[in-house]
Amino acid sequence: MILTGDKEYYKGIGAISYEGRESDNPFSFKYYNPEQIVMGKTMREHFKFAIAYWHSLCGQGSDPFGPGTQQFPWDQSSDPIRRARDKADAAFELITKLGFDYFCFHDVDLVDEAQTLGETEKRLHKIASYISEKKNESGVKVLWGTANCFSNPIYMNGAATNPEFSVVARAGAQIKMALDLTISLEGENYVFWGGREGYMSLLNTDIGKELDHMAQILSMARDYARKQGFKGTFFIEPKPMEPMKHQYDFDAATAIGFLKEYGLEKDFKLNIEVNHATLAQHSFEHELAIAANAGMLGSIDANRGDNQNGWDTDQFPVNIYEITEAMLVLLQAGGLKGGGINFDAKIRRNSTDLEDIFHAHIGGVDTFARALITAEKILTSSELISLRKKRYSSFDTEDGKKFENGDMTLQALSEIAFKNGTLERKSGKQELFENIINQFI
Ligand code: XUL
Ligand code: CO
Repeated sequence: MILTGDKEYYKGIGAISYEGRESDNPFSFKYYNPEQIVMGKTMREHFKFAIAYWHSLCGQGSDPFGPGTQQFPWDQSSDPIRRARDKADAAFELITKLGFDYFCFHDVDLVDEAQTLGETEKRLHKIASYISEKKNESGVKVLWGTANCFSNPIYMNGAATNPEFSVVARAGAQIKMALDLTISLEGENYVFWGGREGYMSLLNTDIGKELDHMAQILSMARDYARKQGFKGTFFIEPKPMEPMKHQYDFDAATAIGFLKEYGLEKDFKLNIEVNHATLAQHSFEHELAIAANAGMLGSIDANRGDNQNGWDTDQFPVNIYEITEAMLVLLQAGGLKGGGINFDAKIRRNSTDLEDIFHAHIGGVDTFARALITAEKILTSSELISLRKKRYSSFDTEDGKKFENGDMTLQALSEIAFKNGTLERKSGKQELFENIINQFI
């Protein structure tokens, strides 16, 4: 069901549906067939695709060298509430035309921040009731909400980790409002991305205090939201740098260690973003695997970086090989814990037609769908898993088992090595493994 407001923004575009790979219609899915079953679940259930309100409805394409190139027709009114409603109309039109079930937002994506916290809270109430109606009418849901505690210049020295208590209190107030907002919109999860939680110079920074303060805010936020009846999961979204030189949630392993150190691992999981993995010098699938191994693979921010530069380009995903490797991890992990696939991605600055956002999402969705289908085939009809298992089969034997179970001393381990004498080499067969992916794409 397509939901438009008083005005249709994306004129000439109807509901995007599955037409298969033979279709030449650019406004159709070639691989994403929402009701198709893959490994026992529909694609719709596997993915829970979401649009990112900030990129698709707010970001006008500015960069450090020039202003935005978009002139969104929903961003014209001088009245902030009118503007926010027009934007919500456009958002729901986009979501329902794409056939998505979800969106994700920051507090200030929905309506511009006002001069005071009190005035901002009033605006948020107004827009929340408008969006609630649109949610009810369309059946569209909130995958997660979050607070933008990084754009306002007051957060230049950090939000939860600011050295000044009054700024920490302000961040707390903003997070409380964003939690209230997310709960009122029946958000399924809540995200923390610590864009300003880090530092530029160690000389003026007390790392110990800042980490303690960050954990303190997370605990307070969890306690508050639970008290309000929020049953969803909290996600930390790791990123190593940008805007700060050193960010505390560097990568999945760092965030898991942090959550465990502060006793937050029961309520928090991870939201893994492709381009953040790249910036941490990891692959996307590495970050997914580390999160999954800890039982903390919560959600995904889908995009891609650029191999030739080192910043967060947030491009829409197109790389089937990369996403197939990711889907192998996802399927073996048994899916995401509570989250979905949020397109935290933006069209390029020179993509200025309103329809371009459709091409971008269709491409991203089909990349994930094709990769999921490929990953299923690899898992069910290839040798990949058995070959990998075979590499570790020496731990299925008596001594290997004993070692794994912790029933062996270093002395006993050493005696086995002495008895074995010269060892044969065993190939890792990486190229053979790599070819299996290509064979099934
Ligand atoms: C920034 C980023 C954010 C978070 C939400 O790199 O990914 O948009 O996803 O604050
Ligand atoms: Co993100």
